[in-house]
Amino acid sequence: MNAPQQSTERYDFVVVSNRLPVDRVIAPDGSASWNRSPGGLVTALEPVMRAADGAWVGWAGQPDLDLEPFDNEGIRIVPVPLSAEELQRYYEGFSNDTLWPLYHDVIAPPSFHREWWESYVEVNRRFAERAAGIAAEGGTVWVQDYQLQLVPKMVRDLRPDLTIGFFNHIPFPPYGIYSQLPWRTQIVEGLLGADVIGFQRVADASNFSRAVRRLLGHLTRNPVIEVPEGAGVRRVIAKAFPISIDSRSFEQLAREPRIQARAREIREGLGNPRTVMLGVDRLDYTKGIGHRLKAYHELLREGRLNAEDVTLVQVANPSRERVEAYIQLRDEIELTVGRINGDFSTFGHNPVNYMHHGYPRDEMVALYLAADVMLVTALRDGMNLVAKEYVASRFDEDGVLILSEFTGASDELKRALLINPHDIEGLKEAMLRAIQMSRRDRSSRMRALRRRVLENDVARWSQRFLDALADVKRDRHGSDPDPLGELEWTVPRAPSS
Ligand code: GDG
Repeated sequence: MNAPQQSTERYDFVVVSNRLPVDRVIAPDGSASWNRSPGGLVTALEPVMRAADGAWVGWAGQPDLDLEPFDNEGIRIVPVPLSAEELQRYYEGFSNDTLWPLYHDVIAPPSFHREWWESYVEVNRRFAERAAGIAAEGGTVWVQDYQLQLVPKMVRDLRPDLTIGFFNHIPFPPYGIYSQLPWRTQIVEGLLGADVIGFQRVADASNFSRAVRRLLGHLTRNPVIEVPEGAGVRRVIAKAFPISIDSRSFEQLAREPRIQARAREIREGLGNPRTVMLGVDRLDYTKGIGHRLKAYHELLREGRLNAEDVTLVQVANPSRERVEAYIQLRDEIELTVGRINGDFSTFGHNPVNYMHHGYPRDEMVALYLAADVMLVTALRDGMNLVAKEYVASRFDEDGVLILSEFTGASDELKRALLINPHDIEGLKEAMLRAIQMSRRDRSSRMRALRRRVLENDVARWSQRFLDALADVKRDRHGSDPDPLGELEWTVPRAPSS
């Protein structure tokens, strides 16, 4: 299973992520087919993939499945197999129960287990070997996220001719927290195998540079880190590339009459309350769902909100359901929801509508349109795309976004009502302010937010990252022509409507 792929296929542009951008669907007759998952990353990279002869390396989502590479809608898909034990150690263990809590400011205690780490190393090597085995001479490899932090160095060791990028979708913690990790040096060395290391926020990039100085003593001159190599140094760029969404596609969907009709139907279904508040999150302890419920419950108890006038819709998408901390979180949230509804429900009206399941994108956009107030109260979040999706959907320039200052999105969305979710009184004040805000104030804020989100969309994000990689490649090749010309790197943007 670990042997490098002996293949004659070669691709100029290789994306590596834990999950492939396709889901395996089994029909009732037992036949298998593949559905493209609708994430922003795929949307952003698809044109580049097509233009640059691209392949995507990742896990297909089911254990013990060893599949041959195949084509899916113009993208070469290269599956990496994972055993059930690796899934438990590398993914649920080291990725989701060690790195995830550690990188999110230890909101939950991280678990450190040596066998999880060993599995992480082994699986990262398998991904690296697959990528190195299919990249064309002088090609580009772009590695995604915290599950694969050792891959950049592993790929570089195998294929020094490649240009390597890495993007971290979650925060990079301050050194005082990061230094708890028993394998802190190996991870930093793994990342430094890349030419460009992208983070969501400026603060994440500085935290990383500081870890490099403290652990390895390399010189750093923002955004450059000088990594000694042979007799000289290799220059690594570590800086912020805040991710975004396919903003126009959200706006276009929201403008469709059927989606607007559905938004009205949702409000009617909720009993046409004066105010609909909305939370949409993976059910994760980083998202501050408990904090928002607490603030809401107190407002109802204190009589500052009338339960008949308001409904909170909370979509809590099931997530990591086999990890203990998530099992506990679900119990806590559902207990709190039960208490609020027990205290304040009347026949025909519940102050909280709680859904522990996901919805199709159309329904999400209808919900965004139906919501007067959007609650994003994360305790720590790399970016938070939900905040941007809400803004992109509100072509009517209405609705109020309450946004935690501990999200990457708050660096850009300054005209949201910014809150500290730990400050329950402050959160309550923000909820009341949002509910009472004048239409004029709502529109002026939403207009400003929309300008940011429509301008800085996911196409621009990938373009900026790929430009940074192209610069590295150009420096390395001196005056040699770049094998991937600038034209080919241009990410087309959706036309304005
Ligand atoms: C990580 C980082 C960073 C959720 N429920 C449904 C649904 N969703 C979609 C949302 C949004 C996405 O899932 C969640 O993205 P977030 O950014 O909010 O959070 P994470 O999943 O934690 O993502 C985060 C992100 O990576 C990207 O770099 O921003 O900080 O933690 O797009 O809409 N979509 C549908 N139905 C649902 O029920 N269709």
